[in-house]
Amino acid sequence: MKLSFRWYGANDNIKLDYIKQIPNMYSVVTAVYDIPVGEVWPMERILTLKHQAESANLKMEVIESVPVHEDIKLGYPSRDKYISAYIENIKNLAKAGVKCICYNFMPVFDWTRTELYKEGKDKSTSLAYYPEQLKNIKPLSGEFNLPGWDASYAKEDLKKLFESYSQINNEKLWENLKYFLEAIIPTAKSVGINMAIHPDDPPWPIFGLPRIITNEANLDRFLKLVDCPNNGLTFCTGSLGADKSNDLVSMVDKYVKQGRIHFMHVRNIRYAQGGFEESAHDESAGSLNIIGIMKALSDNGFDGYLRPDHGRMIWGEKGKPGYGLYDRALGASYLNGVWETLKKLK
Ligand code: DNO
Repeated sequence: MKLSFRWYGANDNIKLDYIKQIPNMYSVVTAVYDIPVGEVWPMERILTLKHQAESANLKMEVIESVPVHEDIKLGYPSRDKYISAYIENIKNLAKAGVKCICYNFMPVFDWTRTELYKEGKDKSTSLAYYPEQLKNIKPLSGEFNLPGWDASYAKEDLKKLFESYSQINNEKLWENLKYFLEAIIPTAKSVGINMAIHPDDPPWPIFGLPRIITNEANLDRFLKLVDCPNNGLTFCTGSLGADKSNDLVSMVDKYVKQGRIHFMHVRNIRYAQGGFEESAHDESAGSLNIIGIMKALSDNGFDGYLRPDHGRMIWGEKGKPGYGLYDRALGASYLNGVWETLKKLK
């Protein structure tokens, strides 16, 4: 595995040197955050990020995310213009040495939680999702603001978007995803970029909006839409694991064998109140079979990128919910330990 760590660019108050000091750290996972969705990222902005990473002896081989414009998900005629820009981004990122692009195809909202500062017994705080609380969130009331999201997703006119999506059911969303993939994957292939779709988080419809990247049957369907190794997955254990019927270990085993997992997001969750709370990465801290997942990767010689995912807020750290330094660094070290042990025992 190539260990990596999400870094939010120059505005991130986590220093690159600190990231590099995490044992075995190889690459940052980053993006150009302030260019509106659907536009081409200027080459010099991409190169600035790369040079910053390299000056701390880190690679910049993974981009998370190049966001997909809503018109593409909605299948509007304007999608072709946004797809052309997406293709330019793929080409430019390849020129800068990027190997993997993470993106998602969730209508309107990226990951959704109902609490950002749920206090645990040890007084750490973490992200949580309780279905009962979700019922009380009214996205159109204007009070809805989850600061953990990529800012780029939150800027659009929500009411108009919701109206537009009333015409889009799951099947229509599949069609629009296929159209997008058929347009971009040939370029990704020719420039050596692996596209890695992120599953829907949580993996079920929210606020009446369709969600399709949710379980094994749908991942199988997704991979067949364009059956090419460059059309692959970000396998996010916390997202897929929120649905107890997803057998994560056998899914990882199957998709690594198929060469379709390009990027792993590893984190643990604890099932609670019909939903979940994010826990420390350690297997014993939550409900997921983290060691089994790491073993499936190790047994199959996984050589893609892996990052610790959301951490709790500990030791008084203040920062972007899920994206502090300390608990993600503990998570990385835990995953390193599991990985080294598995290797040694082979
Ligand atoms: C949450 C992240 C997601 C992810 C996007 C990929 O912490 O895993 O926001 O970056 O869904 O496009």
